[in-house]
Amino acid sequence: MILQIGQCGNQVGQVLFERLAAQCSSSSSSPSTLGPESAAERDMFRYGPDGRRRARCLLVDTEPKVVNSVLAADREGLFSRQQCFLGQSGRGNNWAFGYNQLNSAATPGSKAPSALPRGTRAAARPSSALGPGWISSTATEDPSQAEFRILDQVYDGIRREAEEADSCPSFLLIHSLAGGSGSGMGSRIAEHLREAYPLAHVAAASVAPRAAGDTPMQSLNSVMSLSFLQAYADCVLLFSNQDLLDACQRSSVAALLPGGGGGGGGGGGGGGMGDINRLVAHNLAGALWPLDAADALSGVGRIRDTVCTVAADPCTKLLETWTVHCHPNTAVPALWPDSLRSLASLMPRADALRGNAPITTAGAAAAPSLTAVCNRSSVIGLLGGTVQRALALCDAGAYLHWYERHGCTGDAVREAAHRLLDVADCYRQLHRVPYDQ
Ligand SMILES: Nc1nc2c(ncn2[C@@H]2O[C@H](COP(=O)(O)OP(=O)(O)O)[C@@H](O)[C@H]2O)c(=O)[nH]1
Ligand SMILES: [Mg+2]
Repeated sequence: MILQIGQCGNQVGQVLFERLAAQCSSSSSSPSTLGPESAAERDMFRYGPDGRRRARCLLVDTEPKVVNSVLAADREGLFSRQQCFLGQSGRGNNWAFGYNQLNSAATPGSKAPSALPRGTRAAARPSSALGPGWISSTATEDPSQAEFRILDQVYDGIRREAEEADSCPSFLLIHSLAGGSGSGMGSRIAEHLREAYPLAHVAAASVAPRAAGDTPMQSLNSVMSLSFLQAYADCVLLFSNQDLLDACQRSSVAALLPGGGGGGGGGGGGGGMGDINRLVAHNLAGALWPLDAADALSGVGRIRDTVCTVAADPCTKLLETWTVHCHPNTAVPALWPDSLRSLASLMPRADALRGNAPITTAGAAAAPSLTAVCNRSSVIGLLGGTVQRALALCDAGAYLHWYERHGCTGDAVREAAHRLLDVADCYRQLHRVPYDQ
């Protein structure tokens, strides 16, 4: 089940589902892949009484604008109003506001943050004090403001959707780290999923901002959000808007994507953001949605598979995902399947059933492409830079009053920052990267 949260989450999710729906439509006529009733498709869509495909997802935001545009552009009817959970006022690109749903420091019962989530899943799961003491929604919510009861509605929606799933659901949150809704509410929802569905796998597709700065509090928001994902998600497919933009500009990647070339295709409007979102959606489709018969029948979802194979060590669960293409003009397409097979044979999988056979996924089938998901050392730079900028803001006292208004102190940010530096150290050790790099 996908949870699209905030502007970025909903815009990326829109492109992803359009992409998957197109892929399912084209594959259902192909004898080599499963038809519309395949387990893979049931994972992403269900059929309404009118026989139309509906995306298995929730569209969550604290203001209606973005989701309304997603619905307006949804010609296929993939999303319905019943799946949308919207507030009215936004969360001001402020993690603490999005997380705490708390409108003012003066709200009775609000508490200052004292601690951050436990770093390990084992420690977090059985505890009744799952999160920091200051998180309790009952303690901080102002009952007179229906606006801030959106979380309860979202939890209800998740439960209803989960009850319709064939098996224990896997969750994928799609959101940005830099804003307020996807970042703050996303943290809160990840925490809820871990508590309410202890057997489910919780994954996140998280978009980091460009270093140059999209919003003034982006590094503070990113630090808080990443530390919560580290505590409550099983794996995080980490994307960076800077890297995505570079990839779109450096090569002709965008032109190769389905629906690509020219920046259209919805989700973030045209131009650069449209291409970036198509690239994220293409990576997600390639990594997570198998259309291969054996894969679908095995019932092993790719999220679970990714957690077990790439993120088995909870210290290094921040993952990087890239897709390479067979360019139609420069490569010989006939050689591509052989190349994939030999590459796969070089990357052994601990999977006795499938051996080293390549896995055909939505992304790979749409255009000859290969997706790699790995816990590479590149995350060290992203974590280091984000933490450094966040700590500089803390030292300068900048913007912290905006956090304090919503029940989060500078100490909580510092603690989160140091937890992320510990994560970076784990990657250093794994990849033997010296400390001066
Ligand atoms: N890749 C991508 N990034 C986006 C998109 N929309 C916003 N962002 C980035 O997300 C950050 C702001 O978060 P946003 O999702 O707008 O905030 P929220 O609505 O409060 O969750 C900034 O770094 C933006 O550059 C999008 O459609 N695609
Ligand atoms: Mg927003």
